[in-house]
Amino acid sequence: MPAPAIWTWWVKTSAVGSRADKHPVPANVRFQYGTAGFRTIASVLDSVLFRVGVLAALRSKKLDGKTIGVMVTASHNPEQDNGVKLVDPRGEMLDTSWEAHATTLSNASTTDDFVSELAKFVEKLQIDLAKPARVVYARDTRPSGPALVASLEDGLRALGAEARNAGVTTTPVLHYLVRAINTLGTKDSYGEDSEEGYFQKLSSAYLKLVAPRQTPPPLLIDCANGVGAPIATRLATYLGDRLSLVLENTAIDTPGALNNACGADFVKTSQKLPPSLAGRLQPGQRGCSLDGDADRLMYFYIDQRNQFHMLDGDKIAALVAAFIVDLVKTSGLESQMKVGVVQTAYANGASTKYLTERLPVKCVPTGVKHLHHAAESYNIGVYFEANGHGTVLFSPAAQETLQTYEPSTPAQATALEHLRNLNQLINQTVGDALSDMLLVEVVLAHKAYDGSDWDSLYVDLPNRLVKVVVADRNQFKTEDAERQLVSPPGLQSKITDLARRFEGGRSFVRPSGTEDVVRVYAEAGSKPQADELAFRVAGLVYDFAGGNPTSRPKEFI
Ligand code: 16G
Ligand code: MG
Repeated sequence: MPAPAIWTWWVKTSAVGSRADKHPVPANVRFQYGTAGFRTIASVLDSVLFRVGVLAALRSKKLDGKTIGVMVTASHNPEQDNGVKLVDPRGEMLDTSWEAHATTLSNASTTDDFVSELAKFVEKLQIDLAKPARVVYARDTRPSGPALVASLEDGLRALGAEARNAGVTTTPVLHYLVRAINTLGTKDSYGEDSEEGYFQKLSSAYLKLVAPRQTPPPLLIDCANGVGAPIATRLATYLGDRLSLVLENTAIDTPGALNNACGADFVKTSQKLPPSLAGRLQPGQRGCSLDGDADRLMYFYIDQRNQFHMLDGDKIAALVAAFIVDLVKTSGLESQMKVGVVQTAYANGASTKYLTERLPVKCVPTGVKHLHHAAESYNIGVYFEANGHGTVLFSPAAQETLQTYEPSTPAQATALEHLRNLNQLINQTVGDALSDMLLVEVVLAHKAYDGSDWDSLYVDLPNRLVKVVVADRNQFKTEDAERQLVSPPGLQSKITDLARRFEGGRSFVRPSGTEDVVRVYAEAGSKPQADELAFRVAGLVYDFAGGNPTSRPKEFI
């Protein structure tokens, strides 16, 4: 269907067409707005950033001039990658219905195609171009960031958007800013719309929560040589001597250092201490790793025998959910506040068992937007992915109750005050490694736990994650929150049969949303068994995906 002439005319006569010419689409690349936005090798992203600038401005116009966020980051990916994602006015991920629009616009191969797609899009969504557009944007520390931000700015300029540059900061700070800007001066005000406002909000809640507690020993933070380093440095000044932070892996200007053998993803996937921390983390001391944009958190410690122990997103969920449930009970709010937990299929079976014995637990597909959405159905919804991304959401009704509830005993009053402060401490827009870290520190201080007390809440089932490279990962389709494969036909029953033969065996297969691979997860009663189950399922995946038996990887027994 040809685009309506009026829109084509508008787009052409505005600056869009001529500016788009300066950002040609590379040949033979197909872009996709996936779970975490666009993410790929930075050198092909120029046109995508320009078009995302245009799209962000249109999203703002569509939402009556509300401020939209744009974050330029590739999170835990290697340094040569970059990416971009949009943030909706409440600081949450872009509405999923716009993901497909983002993909279509990014793949229009010429300026004419782009202009024509844009015209169709504006018409279809009835976007009033006379409305104002407001966008706030930031980037992480990647060397490719400044050039990509310049392309983004060109897209914003093309639509005459009012743009605010939040500089180099973490993904969660950008999400915070979006919500703060859009709620400024309203009864839902989220805080001052600045980095200072963010630090003030978090640190003052933290200081109140730990006021009567002992100051813990220093906490070591692996900053993944990323943007968490400068932001944690500033946070430390607000915490003073109530929490001393020892920052490691802060080399943001060293080429190739970002996420390299360090950071939350390294810790989770290798289940090891980053080699750079050997000798830096003392036995018994608490340590944690951020990822490259500081929205994931992994805790760990080494014991007196120098054994490494990882405390992942599941352990964080267990610690935090149990603490909140206790506070809700003690405050006398149990009948009014339903607390629940959301996990994915990657949650360790032992964590699910521990949590299910204490409160309602839901399982949803991988990706923050699914968890976030499901957590909104509780009054207090705790969600964490095993990889360390997560937060706690207080529903509007719960926030109202916290404000108006009249406690009848001093114990109830104290618990209520703690819940109010947690509501301030937790960045509820998205998982935030630094906010989550303060949350964990609060619970540890209240419980007088060290790493090993926390670790002993439950014992992880041995597990293994393996990736399989296949010709076409799109042939893998799942249901039941990714726990069952429906395609390729016949594969699921083979996986189920195999898993049954292992004590405590559980395995599932899903296509990755961020890499061109299929992921296999397996759990079993012992580590060798978990490894064997994972590799045998990987072998099945390889065969069903049309792999050549002679080139089957040898570990896929
Ligand atoms: C992205 C998701 C994360 C998910 C991961 C899975 C967001 C902001 N991030 O990093 O939630 O766990 O992808 O990756 O949604 P995979 O699909 O490659 O396994
Ligand atoms: Mg991240």
